[in-house]
Amino acid sequence: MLDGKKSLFSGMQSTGTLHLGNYLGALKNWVTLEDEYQCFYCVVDMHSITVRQEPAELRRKARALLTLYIAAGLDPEKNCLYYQSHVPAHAELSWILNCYTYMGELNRMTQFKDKASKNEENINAGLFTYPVLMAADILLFQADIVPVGDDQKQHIELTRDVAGRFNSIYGDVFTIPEPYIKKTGARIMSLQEPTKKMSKSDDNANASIYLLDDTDTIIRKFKRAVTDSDNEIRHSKDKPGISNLIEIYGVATGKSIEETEKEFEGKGYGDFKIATGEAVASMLKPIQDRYNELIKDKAYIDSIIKNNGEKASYYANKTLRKVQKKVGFPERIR
Ligand code: AQP
Repeated sequence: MLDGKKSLFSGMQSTGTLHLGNYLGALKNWVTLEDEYQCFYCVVDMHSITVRQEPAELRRKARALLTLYIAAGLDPEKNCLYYQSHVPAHAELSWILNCYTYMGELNRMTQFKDKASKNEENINAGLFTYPVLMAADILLFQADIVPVGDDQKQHIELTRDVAGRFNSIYGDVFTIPEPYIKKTGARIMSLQEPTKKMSKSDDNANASIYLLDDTDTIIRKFKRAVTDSDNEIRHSKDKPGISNLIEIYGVATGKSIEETEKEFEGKGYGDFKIATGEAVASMLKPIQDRYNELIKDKAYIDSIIKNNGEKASYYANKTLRKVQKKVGFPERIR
């Protein structure tokens, strides 16, 4: 809760081009929340360096990501869109929370295990304490909800535990956040390995639909999507490939699983894959057009980065000062 209004925080890493999972699992839902909540959406560039990045590319991707937030429909007058690295309070609160988080808790995080296994040459401390920085991100803004995909549930549980621990020592300092995860689109799977989630860091470009892919590319990737061999369009645990496509088609068209199964009864996978590709391409087209306009408007994007960074700092510092006082840091002399 901030200034008497419920608040929320979420963010994305500027590590690659956003894919359909990022959009359907998170960004698409964000756009519906701006009237009910005070919204903070961050480009989490500090999280991004837990894996090695090329500096110029990271800067370019951060700007592209913030622009994509707006292109996808987030109004920068109503939603605070900013860079994490422009608000030092994230790092400062993260340090304090490190001292209230147990190694055992961090050892259980499945994202750490997964990313560590993919980056064996660089299992750095930042990768390990990533969930603590994420807890700081959320708690700085006294977020009531955190709209994310299903894969982030465990990190939000940890945030709740750390916030609860802190509150039990020092009184009601932090709002305890709830995950906000929609049923549909919460876990979009890879088009090539449908038992794995669609992921920015997947080396196989055919496994993911990127938000800026053109129509032909999108349809081609769907045509190549891995499915089973029985050719029946039915949602079922033992048919992960086709079930994933049914879910994607459903979110892109607003149709339920049953409606989709009925619509394609007696039709083959080929027709269904093309229909899914077309539905996704027309869902993404307006976002792409808006993005291509906005990215050219340097002055406009710069003004959002500056103004929203200042607004985020204002709220973040309010929480940080309270926390610093609670833990016993000396008062600042003015
Ligand atoms: N496949 C997915 N289905 C639904 N939601 C997803 N999210 C990510 N993948 C899927 C959600 O997107 C938001 C931003 O995620 P992030 O930038 O923090 O990246 P991530 O969760 O680490 O996932 P990525 O995009 O696949 O990156 P890599 O490859 O680096 O792990 C989050 O709300 C997330 O839940």
